[in-house]
Order: sequence, then structure tokens, then C-alpha cells
Amino acid sequence: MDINLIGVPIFYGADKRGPEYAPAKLRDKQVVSVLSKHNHKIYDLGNLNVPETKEYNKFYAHHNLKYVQQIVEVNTNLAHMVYTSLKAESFPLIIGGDHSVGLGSISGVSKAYKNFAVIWMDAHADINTQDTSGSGNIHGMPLAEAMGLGYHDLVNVYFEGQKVSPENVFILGARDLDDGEKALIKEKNLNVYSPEKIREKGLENLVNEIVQEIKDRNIEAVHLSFDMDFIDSKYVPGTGTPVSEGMNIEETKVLIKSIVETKLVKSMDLVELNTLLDKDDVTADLAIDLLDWTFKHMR
Ligand code: DIR
Ligand code: MN
Ligand code: MN
Ligand code: MN
Repeated sequence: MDINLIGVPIFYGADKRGPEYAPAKLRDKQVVSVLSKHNHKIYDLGNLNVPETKEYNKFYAHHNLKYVQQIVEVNTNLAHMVYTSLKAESFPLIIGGDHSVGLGSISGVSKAYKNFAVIWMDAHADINTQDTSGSGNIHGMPLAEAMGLGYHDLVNVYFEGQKVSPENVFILGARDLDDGEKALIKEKNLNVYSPEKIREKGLENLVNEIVQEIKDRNIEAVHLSFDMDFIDSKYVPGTGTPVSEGMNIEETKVLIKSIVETKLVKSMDLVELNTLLDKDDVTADLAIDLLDWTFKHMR
């Protein structure tokens, strides 16, 4: 497979320094040769430009959306990179950065595929809007914007309107939800599976169930968006908002393997590796290990 590696060194969505160093860290750790082992051809497209801004401009456009203009600009460019990669029959692998990049990735996928699903592996649901967010951090909002909910400039990134329909979104691992997010899950009847629910169903069973649903709907592609905080906080010191009660590394690998083996995954984000918070590179090494595992099972 041809893989386009796209680095997005952004921290604006998290409003906490650290995730912007993840692309360089993973390249230092030889991400390109690790992925090449599995008979893939890796094209490292480098990093997207992230515009500089002053911290006092944080709320320039909206009082509860930090750095919204910069995030719109980066995601517009990212969306086009993802779209052109898919058109060239390459696999876009997006290395964040914080999870605000999920909006650009999904937007690019949305232009390439009419009928696709998103599997969002995260301790959070990332479905806040400017009206429900307690933090104003846009990394807690990308899935809502991709579903057409939230601030106009974010909802209309790359092209106008909704990028993915709510029934095609599957959120795995969520265990830290804000009140507004809980209300939206009810209202839209979103597919959200906590670690507890995943274990109860059985890991492979759950993936089979999701795959059955998406095959019934003639879905042609799956975008996999992986937030490092999906994994239990005791294994991931190097992430901005760690949450306990998550799945362990083995469980995570079982899930990823069964998702990837469906052959439906055509694009992926790996986000929220915070190198400044990391301890002895354990989270960076884990990210490399997970990418190695993911692309070993990708055919
Ligand atoms: C929280 C945290 N729900 C927020 N979200 C995070 O700020 O909206 N997402 N950390 O990954
Ligand atoms: Mn996230
Ligand atoms: Mn998260
Ligand atoms: Mn919050």
C-alpha cells in the first residue's frame, strides 16, 4: 500500500503545548522505516504549516472558541491533502497535533467518498460546540463540527455543510463526557461505546457488529481516528487529558486488528501525543508500536 504521511504540528485545539512536537518525535523514532517493514511504500509529505499567533489573540473571533481562525486554516489545508491522497489511491496517515485535526481529515475523506464511516477511538466524544464546551478547546469539538453542528466557520471547512452523518459515526472508549455531549448522544442517538460496554459485548463481537451495520449501509470506507487517551491513563503519561478506566494495550490492539482486517480503513489519524508530558518516551514508543501493529495488519 502507498501511505502518505502528513504531520500536523498543532496545539491550538488543546491550548496546551506538547502535541505539536509529535510528528518530529515519531520521525526521530523512525516511523517511516517501521511502516515500510510491512511492504508499504511511505511517502513522507512533511508537516503542514501552522500559522503563528499571539496568545492574546486566542479569543479574537469568538469568546468560547480558542484560535478558531488558525484551526480553520490548518484544517482546510489538511482536508485538501487528505482528499488528494485518496484520489491518488494513497492512504493518508495524519500525525497530530491535537484532535482538532480530525475535522480536516474527515472533511477530506468526505469529498472523496460519498458513503463512509468514522471510528473515533477516544476517552472523550469530542462532540462539544461553542455552546456546550466548558473549556473552549476546539479539540473537544471536531466530531460535532464534522456532523454539521457548531460554529459556521468550522462546520463549513473545505466545503459547506455536514461532512458525515451521525449514524455513520462510532465512538469507542468514551468515558469522560460533558453534560452537553451526553444530551447530544441522546438527541442524535449516537453510537457510543464505553470501555465497559465494549468488554461486555466482547471486543471482536463489537467490531463485527459495527462492520455488519456499515456493510448493510454500503459504506465504502472507514476513517479511523485514534486519540492516545483512548488507552488507560496508566499507560499514556504523554497525552494532554489522560483518563483512567480505559482499555489496556492488549485490548486496544485486539480492537485495532479487527477494525483494520475488515479492509475498509482508508485513512487514519493518530493524535494527542504530548511529548512534553511524556515520561521516558513511553507514550511515543507506544504510538510507534501501535502504528507498527496497525499497518502490519493492513493489506
Ligand atoms: C473536554 C475534554 N470534553 C473538552 N476533551 C478532550 O474540553 O471539551 N478531548 N480532551 O480529547
Ligand atoms: Mn480526542
Ligand atoms: Mn480524548
Ligand atoms: Mn469540558
